[in-house]
Amino acid sequence: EPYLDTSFIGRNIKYFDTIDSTNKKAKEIAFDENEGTVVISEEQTEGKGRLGRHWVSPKGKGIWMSIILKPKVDPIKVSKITLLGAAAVHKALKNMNIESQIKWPNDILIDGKKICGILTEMNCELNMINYVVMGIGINVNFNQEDIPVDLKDKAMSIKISKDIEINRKELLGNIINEFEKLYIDFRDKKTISKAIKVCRESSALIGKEVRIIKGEEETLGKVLDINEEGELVVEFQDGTVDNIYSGEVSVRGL
Ligand code: BT5
Repeated sequence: EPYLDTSFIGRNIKYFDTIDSTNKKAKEIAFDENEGTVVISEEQTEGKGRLGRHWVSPKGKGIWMSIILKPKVDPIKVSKITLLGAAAVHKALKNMNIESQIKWPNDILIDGKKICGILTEMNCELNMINYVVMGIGINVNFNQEDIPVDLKDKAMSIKISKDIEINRKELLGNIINEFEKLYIDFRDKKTISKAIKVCRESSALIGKEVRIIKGEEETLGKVLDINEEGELVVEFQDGTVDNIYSGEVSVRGL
């Protein structure tokens, strides 16, 4: 692992050639493994998005990985880990001279289309976290034909956009290095302000008119900012301003 420069994240890697879902595997082994254990697979046959959606994960073309974390923080703060992940992916790409945008809370875009999604899941009882699994999926070396027809307008890969083959190990090492720094601030110093700064500066949403979708409910508004808590600050059409917690909302362009 020549690209790793961490104290605990990625020091134990469980590598698979094929697997149903790295998040699922990470949840199965989380009780028995140390914080920082990474599950990674060349391919996922049942990759998962939020709300049970499917995540396309072809063999050898992406980074499909999950990190096991055991932060001693209030479970309500766990959704912030997704923002740390997004900031880490953005910074890692930037280190490799690739510009991207963060679409709060869990997507990374290139050319306005999704190249990365993050799925954070938690197991807790009595307000104590047993473990958190943060899964990151990145479309690295997809060719056009690796993108299913129904995703052509919304999915992109680094290779298709930049016309270069990316060294997946280098990108992976970079992401884990960047993530560990942000995670230690969150876990030990209880601050996410560095990650928020990155999410703000590279935001695909700030200043845009959006639809906020929460279950069956859909409201229109304009995104003003991402606040220090990592919430989306939205001005609704009636002029009221509210902070939106990432929970289970989807944000779409008009
Ligand atoms: C996400 O969900 O964006 C979270 C994706 C997390 C995937 C990682 S891979 C490693 C780990 N193990 C897992 O099983 N999962 C995690 P969501 O915001 O719900 O977006 C899902 C939607 O994105 C789908 O309904 C499709 O429309 C679209 N989609 C599916 N596969 C895609 C891909 N490879 N690239 C871009 N968009 C995709």
